[in-house]
Formats: sequence, structure tokens, C-alpha cells
Amino acid sequence: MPRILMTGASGGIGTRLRTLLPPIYPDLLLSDIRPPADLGPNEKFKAADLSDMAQCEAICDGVDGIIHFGGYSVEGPWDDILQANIIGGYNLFEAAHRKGVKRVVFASSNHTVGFYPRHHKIGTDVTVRPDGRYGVSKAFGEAVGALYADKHGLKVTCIRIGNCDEKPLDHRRIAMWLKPEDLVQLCRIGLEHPDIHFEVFYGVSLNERAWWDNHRAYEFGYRPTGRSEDHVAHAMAEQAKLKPDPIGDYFQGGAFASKEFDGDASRIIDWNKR
Ligand code: 15L
Repeated sequence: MPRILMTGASGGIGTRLRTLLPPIYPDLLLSDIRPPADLGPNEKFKAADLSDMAQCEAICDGVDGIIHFGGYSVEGPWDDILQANIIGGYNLFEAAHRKGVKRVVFASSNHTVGFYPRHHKIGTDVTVRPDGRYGVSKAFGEAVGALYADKHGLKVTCIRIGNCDEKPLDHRRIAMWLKPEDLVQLCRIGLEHPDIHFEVFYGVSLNERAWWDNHRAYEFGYRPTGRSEDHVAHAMAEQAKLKPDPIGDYFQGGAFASKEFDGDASRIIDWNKR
């Protein structure tokens, strides 16, 4: 029975996966900087600050595979992103290597490519176009994952998660919604598929309006069951409550792209037309 470590256990996605993963991976070790408020008596938890290498090594000890959801999960101040995602992300891969962990599933994000326009369908082979410091930190995490796969033989899967929730939250999320059960499928591919070396998948369900070509995930057996079209009325009702955002509504990253924006949108649009 493999021992699986899940970092970020107290966060939004970690909280959902704490209920979905134990039937598949009964030996599940949870970690976060502080324990989930509702930690159950049968859940195993070890606290760790990922910016501290010794604490990263301690949680990786005796572990076969890691699902790394830990870190800063939205746009934020550089020092917070630096500690949690850049230093923390590097430490996690390095500690996994030192402790002989075989596989890492890294929660990357759609914000690595947030400055692609919404009408532009992209695969996972495009140049990254991060829409903020957070997106840059996720692109960094993917690069560190590639390094540890190529140089040290770790099996690494990066999932560029759209938005993982029970339902798509607005118009943008109709394209990029990820049903939690579909995220579990992607994690299982990363933790179990024999042919993983280094892969990048989009974390997106079976959404007709998706902006992403996710054929690599399908080649590895991904068969999503969530369909955002089933929730369009809910998403559009929520959208109606939001203010128009000309930059955010144009680019895939939404409000992450428009936050602090003082660039030249026409130049980005021209770059994307090359
Ligand atoms: C993300 O990467 C964030 O972690 C999440 O909080 C959402 O904001 C999501 O992207 C999104 O783009 O909706």
C-alpha cells in the first residue's frame, strides 16, 4: 500500500480531496502549515512550513508519492509567493529526491498561461504567459519538476488546474471548471501510470467551451465526467453580479490578468497573433 503525502491539506482543494482520496489511498499523510480545523481522529497529519528544508524532508520520509497542493494559491505579495511557492516548491522537489520519493503530482495553475486570449485554444506546449507573480511561481514549479524528472528520475505530473469547485462559479469558469472527482482521476494518473516521466495536463473537466487542448491527459486515460454545460444557469447568474472587466474578460486569467495591469493590451493581442 503506497504512502501518499498531500500538502496543502487545509486549503480549498486539499479539503475536498481529504474526503475523496482515503478510499483510494488509505495510507494518506496530510500536511499543511497548520492542521485543518476539522481534522478527523483517523486522519494522519504532520505540520510543515515548506520554506524550511528540514521540515520538508521530515514530511517526505517514508513516502512513495506526493500530491503537492501546498503554497500560496492566489495572487499576492512577492515575499509571500517567494517563501511559499518558489522556495517552498524547490524544497519540496529537493526533499522528495533526497528521501527517495518516486512520484510528485504538482498543482500548477491556469495562471501560467493567463495572458492568452480566451478565443485562443492552447495546448500544454505553448510558451508560458503568466498573469501575475503567482502564475510565475507556478511556471517555476513546472520547471523544477522537469529538472527533477530529467536529472533525477522523479516521475512528475503538473496539473494546470482551472477552477476546482462543486460548480463553475461564473462565465470564465464554464470554460475551465474542474469537478473534484476529475482532479482525483488526474492525480491517480500521476501517481500510478507506468509511462509517466514528466507531463503537463490541464485540470479541466469535459467542458464544451474549454480553451485548452488536453489530449495528453486523454492519452494517459483521463475520462472526465464533469460537464460545465450542466451548470450554465448557475454560472451566468453569478456572472451577472460581477462588474465588467475589459482586460480580465478578454484574457484567460480573468481578474488575475487585470489586477495591477498597466500594460498595452493591443501589444499582447498582436503577440498572440504571431
Ligand atoms: C487558481 O490557480 C487559484 O488557486 C484558485 O484560487 C482560482 O482563483 C483559480 O486559479 C481560477 O483561476 O479560478
